[in-house]
Amino acid sequence: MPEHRKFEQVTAKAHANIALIKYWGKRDEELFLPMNSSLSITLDKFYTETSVQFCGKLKKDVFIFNNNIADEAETTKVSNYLNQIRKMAGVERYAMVQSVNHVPTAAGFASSASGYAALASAAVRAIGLDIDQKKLTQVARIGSGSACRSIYGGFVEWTKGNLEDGSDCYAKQLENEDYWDLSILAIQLSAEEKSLSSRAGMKLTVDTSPYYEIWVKEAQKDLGTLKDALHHKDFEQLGQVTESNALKMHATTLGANPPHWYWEAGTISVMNQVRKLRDSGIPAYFTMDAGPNVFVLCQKKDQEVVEQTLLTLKEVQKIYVCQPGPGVSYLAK
Ligand code: 2P0
Repeated sequence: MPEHRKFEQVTAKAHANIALIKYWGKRDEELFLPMNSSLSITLDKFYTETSVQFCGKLKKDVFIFNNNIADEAETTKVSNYLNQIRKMAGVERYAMVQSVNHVPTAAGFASSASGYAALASAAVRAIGLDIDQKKLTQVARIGSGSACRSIYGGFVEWTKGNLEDGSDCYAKQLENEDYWDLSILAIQLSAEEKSLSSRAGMKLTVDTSPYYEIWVKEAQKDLGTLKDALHHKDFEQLGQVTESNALKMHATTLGANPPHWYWEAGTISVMNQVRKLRDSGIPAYFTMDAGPNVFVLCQKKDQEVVEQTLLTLKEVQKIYVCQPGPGVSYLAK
């Protein structure tokens, strides 16, 4: 890399995603290699914008998050991640990183997926690495597993691969964001911090849950069923397998030692209400990540009635109505 090369500031925008088939458990924690393949929808409403510039004058990395200088722990995380990108590029300069999260972080929708997808995309381009999209998903993955799926828009599969070096573990787009008019309602229930992070929760489950082995087998089957539903645009099949896969993931945590769960009373209320909607003839299905909030899938034509019905529940604070969103884009300065 010639010394005189100019290092421009690059800004990338990446959207969060919601998994229909969940990533739950790693077989390699350093390379972020998952035990099972997963599948998600990228969400149009939630995104992160991150600017990166590598600068010869800096004595260390500077990380500004939501217009405030980040604390040491957060900055160290970003620095450790950038070290891997610097190593790939053979560049030693430190970086100025500025990130704004358009995800309701304090409301429990905090997503490392959009954060690391935006950081990876901006940093790779700012440092001058010439890599393809597949490789970019792998670079995002080593920041946070689910970030690899946020490189693409629409319906995205993260293939677990089998190799030890992770070279066959990457994300790919199955269908773009215009493929299917689905609505994903993000139901905000709680503004409290998670008691157990996804990273710690999945590790505890892999290490101690007797149900974990079954999870891995079921997730593989569910992925096939979901891809079939996607191919045929069979909403009921898609919804049923999404709901069942989420429940199986959460069941593994109940079997862990010590047992843990992410649900609160409001989580169950929404699940019950979604079932009642189905009993009344409106196909709607739920899924939950490692937190109490619920995501409800429905067809766009039913969105209004599903939203209004769920808003009547006392535990529901707010509903964000999302549609399948785009992949990473780069913003002009
Ligand atoms: C998912 N989750 O597939 C699953 C479902 C939570 C439940 O990916 O350790 O932040 O950074 O790779 O990606 C959240 O875990 O974990 C997650 P790391 P990540 O969306």
